[in-house]
Amino acid sequence: MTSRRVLITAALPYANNHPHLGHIAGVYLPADTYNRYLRLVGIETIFICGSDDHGVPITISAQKENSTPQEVVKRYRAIQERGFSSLGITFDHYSGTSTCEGHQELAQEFFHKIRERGDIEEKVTDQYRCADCDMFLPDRYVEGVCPLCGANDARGDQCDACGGAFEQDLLIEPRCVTCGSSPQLTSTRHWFFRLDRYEERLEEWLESREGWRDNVRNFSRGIIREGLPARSITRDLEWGVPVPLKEAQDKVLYVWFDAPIGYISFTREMFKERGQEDEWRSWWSDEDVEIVHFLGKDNIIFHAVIWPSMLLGHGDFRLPSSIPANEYLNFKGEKFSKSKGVGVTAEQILEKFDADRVRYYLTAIAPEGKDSSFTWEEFIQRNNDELSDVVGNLAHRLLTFTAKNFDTKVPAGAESSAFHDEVLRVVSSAREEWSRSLERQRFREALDRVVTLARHGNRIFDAAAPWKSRKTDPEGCGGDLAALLELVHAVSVMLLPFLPVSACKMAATFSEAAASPQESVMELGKVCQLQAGATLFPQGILYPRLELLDEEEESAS
Ligand code: B3M
Ligand code: ZN
Repeated sequence: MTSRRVLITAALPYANNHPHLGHIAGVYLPADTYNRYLRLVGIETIFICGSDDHGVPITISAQKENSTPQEVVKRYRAIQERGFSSLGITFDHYSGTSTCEGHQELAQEFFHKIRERGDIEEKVTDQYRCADCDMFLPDRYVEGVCPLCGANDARGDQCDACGGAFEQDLLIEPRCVTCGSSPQLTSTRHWFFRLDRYEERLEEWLESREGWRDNVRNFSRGIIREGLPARSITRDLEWGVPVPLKEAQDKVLYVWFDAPIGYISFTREMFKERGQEDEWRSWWSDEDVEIVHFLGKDNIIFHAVIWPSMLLGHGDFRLPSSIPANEYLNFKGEKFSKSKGVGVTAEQILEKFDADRVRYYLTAIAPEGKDSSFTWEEFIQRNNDELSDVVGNLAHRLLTFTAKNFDTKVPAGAESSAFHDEVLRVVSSAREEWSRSLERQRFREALDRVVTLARHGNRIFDAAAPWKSRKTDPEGCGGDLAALLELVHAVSVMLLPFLPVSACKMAATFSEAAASPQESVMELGKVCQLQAGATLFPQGILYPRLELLDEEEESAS
């Protein structure tokens, strides 16, 4: 077998908010599911994440709270880590760009290496400066009317309303977000990354990518064709990675320059902590490693255009293999937003429902090809109609029947029957499709395959009606039942990447009858896996029906 290793990253959240379901559905849950799937089928992976600690989003939060960036980062990093782990999103390493050992040095190394190639140039530009606050106003520190669409609250570097990006001196009626006064354009020296020098290589690279989502490929190629302007990668700020030049005292690297480097510095930190100091390098430079970045669509340009240019400019590391970017999950027609109070946080929903129920629904409506919407009614309904009535019901019916008639043991007599062959065929084709969907990072489709398999199982059970043949043909009845138990076993194994706790429980039913899930998964549907005569361990009702609670009902209406 050829070796294959996969390095998975999930976009580094700014350390200034509670993770909400929009983030989870679009980035962290699919990344975790992918990681669990690959491990289940025996592929070596590492799964890296951590907080994005620098930049204006953090300093503004600190200012609002009257505290320091360090304090904000520390508090929110803990909140985010807790949020992820309570949903079973399990990273191998969770670090942060302001505390990771060696992060600053690596970011500075990128700057030097790219500069040595002549791809970073120095320019004097006009930036807004607030006299009252006595500071320059990079990025979100200045707001005004968008020069492109006329929206009222465009930021210094981009407009959320039209998605446009522009230099801040084009903002109309600029105002300082801190004190509201009008800032003055003031000249200051900055360093610009000559992205135009990478256009050709980027085009070629994007051209050669197969199986990528259209949103990522088309969007990036569109921007490159328009021509890439040089982007400033330094800021007049105190909080961040210092620009490693004598003439750039009081300046830091733009947060989007240092943040993706975190993927590498966190990998290095993790292996160092494991006592494998040099191991990180092979993950970032060897050909057998696929580097996969999960992110939301607003981060595409940074990961598919600027980050690859940085990697090419540095020269030692490989480009990403794929960049699964998701669209948005909306809440009542609006984008989830903590600051605007729209949506539900991980913490809030977990007060009432198990993590697997949340994981189920968020995968079932994953915003893969287009935006999707979270509603409380649908959350309850999908869980009830699919997990309770199809999956849970199948397991429950079969195991109750086995308990009553076969002493909770796998009945004998399955191997030779045509019925058994037919069930195995159904399982095997579902397993293949499941795997194909997961390999293509189509989680919604993959999950649907499993539910469809369970639905099929219910139908086969109804048609076989073993409760009728039980008296007349006990052996045939046992054989049919054993075949259907194979199907339930397959469902439990195939659900593992999606629903780690409950599927593991379901799989435990077969702990004596089958090999471990890792050993079973490759063979699902190919052979009889269940040992005749082995005891089964039914786990009770796995997915009791859910009910809408008052509050949700209110917010649902
Ligand atoms: N922190 C943006 C965001 O949270 C940014 C991602 C960085 S990934 C290197 O949307
Ligand atoms: Zn001001």
